[in-house]
Amino acid sequence: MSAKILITGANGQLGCVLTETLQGRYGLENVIASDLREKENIRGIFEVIDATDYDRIQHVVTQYKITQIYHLAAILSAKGEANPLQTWDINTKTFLNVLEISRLNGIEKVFYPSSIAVFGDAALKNNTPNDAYLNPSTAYGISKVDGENWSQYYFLKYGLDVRSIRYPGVIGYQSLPGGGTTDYAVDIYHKAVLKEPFTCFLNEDTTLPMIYMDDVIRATVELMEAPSEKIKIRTSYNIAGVSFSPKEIASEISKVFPNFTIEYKPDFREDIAKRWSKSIDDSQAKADWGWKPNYNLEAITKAMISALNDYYK
Ligand code: AKB
Repeated sequence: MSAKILITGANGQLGCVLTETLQGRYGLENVIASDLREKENIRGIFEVIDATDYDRIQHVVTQYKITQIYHLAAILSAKGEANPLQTWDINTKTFLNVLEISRLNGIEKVFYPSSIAVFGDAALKNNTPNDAYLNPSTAYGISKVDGENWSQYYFLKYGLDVRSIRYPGVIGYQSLPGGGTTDYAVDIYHKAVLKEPFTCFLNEDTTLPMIYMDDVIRATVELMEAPSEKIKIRTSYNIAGVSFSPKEIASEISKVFPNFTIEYKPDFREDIAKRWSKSIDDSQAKADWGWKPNYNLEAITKAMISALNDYYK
């Protein structure tokens, strides 16, 4: 029997690209995209789902005989700070709904996106190891640590095949991020291509781990398609792409647009970013399921500018 995949949060930055990728791999009729609202011009099957609603998820799982769930719905780090208790409530409730429905319906595999937001002051800033002590400073980060532990719990107690990656900031041209601390690294390319000045909400030297969309989608698919015995970590895997500061990305962009200008007006997001890792040790993902990134900052910049030039033509 072929996989029947449900994606929650399918309208988000990663959700739209992952939906198309999975549709390409498993067939349009085998991927059910879902989110709070239906977007215009959606290809394939779409269901409106509020993932805090257990019965609604259960209904869709039964209706389509779902075998895999990718649970992307979440409130991100920066937006989450406006209402921390609501962030905790939504992020944890939606995931527990997915875990419990998966257990009770014999779902074969679940994907849970964690984040570099799980790291705090106690973790090494450079080359942060997979098993670093986790003391996150945001409600989003706390909810992601919680989700990682519940993933492992459902695996150990019920044998549910939950797999997870700690996503760095994701850079892609296909969609806009919303509410994250790493969003500047997407916005900056839009401004550069539009020949507009860019105001950065981080300090010029604040280095963060980032990853290109193609790499992160490939990582997700490779993790989910790896044989189960290769998955040794059931909390979440570190993966690294590239690490850079706003000054470094601006300098790369200036090679293409010499008149590009950037000014720095750090806000509360700087306080979030400075507690996160600067770079990630992903040796465990490399050893266990063969992870390898392809894009460095130069390649990302080339790809982003070329795609956005076409988009704004
Ligand atoms: C955010 O900035 O909140 C996200 C993340 C790193 O999880 N992009």
